[in-house]
Amino acid sequence: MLGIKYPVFQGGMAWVADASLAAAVSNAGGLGLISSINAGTEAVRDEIRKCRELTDKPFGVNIMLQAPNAGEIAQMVIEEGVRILTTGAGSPSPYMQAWKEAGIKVIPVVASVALALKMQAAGADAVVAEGAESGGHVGELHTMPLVPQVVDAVDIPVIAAGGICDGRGAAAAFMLGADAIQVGTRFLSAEECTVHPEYKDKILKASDVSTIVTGKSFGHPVRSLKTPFSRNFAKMENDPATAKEDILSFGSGALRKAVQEGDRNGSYMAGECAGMVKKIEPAKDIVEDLILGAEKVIREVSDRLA
Ligand code: TUI
Repeated sequence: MLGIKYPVFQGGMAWVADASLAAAVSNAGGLGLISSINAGTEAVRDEIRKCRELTDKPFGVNIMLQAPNAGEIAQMVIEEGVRILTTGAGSPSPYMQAWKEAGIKVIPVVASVALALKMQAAGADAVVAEGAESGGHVGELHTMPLVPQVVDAVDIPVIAAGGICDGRGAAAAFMLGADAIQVGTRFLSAEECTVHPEYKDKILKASDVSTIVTGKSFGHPVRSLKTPFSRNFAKMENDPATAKEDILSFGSGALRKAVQEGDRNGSYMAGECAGMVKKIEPAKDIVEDLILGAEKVIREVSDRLA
C-alpha cells in the first residue's frame, strides 16, 4: 500500500521527528514521518522539502490534531504533495474528504476499538493502534489487549505501537495480528535523530521504571521520563491547592525545551521501553535489528513449539 520495504513506521514524535530522522528511516526501508509540531506551518513545509532532497523513498507527515495550526497544516500537506499522513490526539474526520480527494493515504492513530471503527467508517486506509506504553500523549489501553481487539474489529491494516523496541516486541506485535509496527522511543537514539545530546543521554541511562504519566487530572495524560521537573508536575497536579492554570503554564513548551536545549525544566517524553535503549546507532541498524530480530525469534519459537 505504501511502497515501503519493511513494515516499520517511525513515530511522528513532536519536535523530534524532522527531515533528518524521517529520511534516514525511509532510506533504511521503513516509513519515516515528519512531525507537524515544529516551529510553525512554514517550518514543517521546509522539513518536507528537505526530506525530499534526502530521500527518494516514501515518507509521511504526522499531524497532531490538538495543535492550534492543525487546519493550516492539513491544507499545506496537500499543497506539498505529501502522499502519506498519520494523525494523533484527536479525530481527523474534518479533513478526511480533502485528503482523500488529494489521493493521500490517511492512517489515524487510535487508542480504542470505538475510534478505530469510526476512522474506518470515515475512510481511513489503515490505523495505528497505540498502547499506553508509548511516550507522549497516551490513551488508557495497553498494546497487548488493544492490538488484537482492533485487529478483530476492522478490515483495514493495523499498525501496532506502544512498547515496541526490539525484534522481540516486533514479533509479538505481528503475532497479535498487526501488519506493521510503529516505533518511537528507540529512534530517539538514532545517529540521525537531532534531539539535544542530553535527551539521548537520559534515554540511554533510563531503566524499566524510569517513566511517569502526568496530566491525567486535566484530560491530557503524557508519558515522560521521571525528572525533578516531571515529579514536581505530578505533585502539583495532585495538590488540590494548585490552580489548573499554574499547572498548564508550568508544562507549556516543556517538550521543546527538552528537545532543543536539553533543559532541566524540559519534558523528556519517552515510552516504557526507554530502559531497553542501550546505544546510539544509525537508523538503518535499528530498522534492520527490528526486522531481523523478529524473524530470528519467530523462527526459534516456532522450532521450539513444533
Ligand atoms: O498523539 C500522540 N502522542 C503525542 S502528541 C504529543 S504533542 C504534545 N505536546 C505537548 C504536550 C503534550 C503533547 C506527544 N505525544 N499519540 C497518538 C495518540 N492519539 N494516542 C492517543 C491518541 C488519541 C486519543 C484520543 C486519538 C484520538 C483520541 O480521541 C479522538 C476523539 O474523538 O477526540
